[in-house]
Amino acid sequence: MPTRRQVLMGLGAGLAASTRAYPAEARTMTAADVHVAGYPTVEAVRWMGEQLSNATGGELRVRVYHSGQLGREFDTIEMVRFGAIAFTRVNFAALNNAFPLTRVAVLPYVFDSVAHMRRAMDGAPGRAVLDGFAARGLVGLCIYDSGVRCMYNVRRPVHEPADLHGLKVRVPPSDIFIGIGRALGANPTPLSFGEVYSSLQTHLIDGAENNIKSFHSSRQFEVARYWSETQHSYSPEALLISRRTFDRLAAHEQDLLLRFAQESVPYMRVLWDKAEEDARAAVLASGVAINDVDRPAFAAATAGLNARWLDDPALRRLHDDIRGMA
Ligand code: GTR
Repeated sequence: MPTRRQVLMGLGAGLAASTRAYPAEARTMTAADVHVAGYPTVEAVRWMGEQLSNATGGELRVRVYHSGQLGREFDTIEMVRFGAIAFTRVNFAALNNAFPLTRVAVLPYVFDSVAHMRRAMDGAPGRAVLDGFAARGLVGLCIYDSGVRCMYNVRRPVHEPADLHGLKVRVPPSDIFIGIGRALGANPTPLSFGEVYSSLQTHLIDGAENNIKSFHSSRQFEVARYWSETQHSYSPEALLISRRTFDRLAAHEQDLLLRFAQESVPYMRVLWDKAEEDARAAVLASGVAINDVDRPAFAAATAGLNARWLDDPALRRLHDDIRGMA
């Protein structure tokens, strides 16, 4: 396992390694991500690909198409299911409607902290979610951090849910996130990630919600100048491979892939912790106003929504397991 220093130093070295010659029989697998190059999820999947290439003498490679070059998260999930591309890295929010077990981890205030989220996603609850992807042509490889999502907007600081009244807030296309927006009294507008910046600029929406790294790397902070620490969802990220691609790999290649995907999680977390810290500093330095909120009021406003989604016994069990690890 690389140390924190090796991870942070290794980003440059990875670029050099990827230009070396490969054997003619090399198989290149395509991976999609909506984030820009340098974003921790993009770099973690690249790192996984490098390990795979090194371990197979360059026979098996991964090429990451970042910045949404291959389309919206919804589209890439379908492409992976049908084997048009090998991997996609998407947020749980994009999986909520089709994969019920991804719902619990995005519900408001289910996790108490990053440490709690990591414990649960590294443990049996995370395993159960990953196993759930098998039902629809996918293999769940690993779960990455996504920080904690907060509300931000172009108009005013939000201290309590009433401050969101009348604001058009972009949410990911997930029934749960639409429900969160409604429960908080906002006017939720589902849009894909790539549309958010221009929608803020043209006033199609007044705000959105995300983690601070995405707020910064997507440059939305240039337009939305009020960030409010609602911390309403830890909605993690999933790395998925097509069942078709996976089944075509030799058994030893499958083992290597599963192993390097697992090892890319701590690698990603080192990058993530630094990325979050840097993003917060940059956003503050640019003059964005960051304020704390009455979090119990946000939790109270969304409690009914959680109760409705947890009506399903399987989701209730997963929820109770996660809460048991708080
Ligand atoms: C980010 C996540 C992306 C995307 C985005 C969104 O936090 O990393 O995969 O889902 O949120 O809100 O669409």
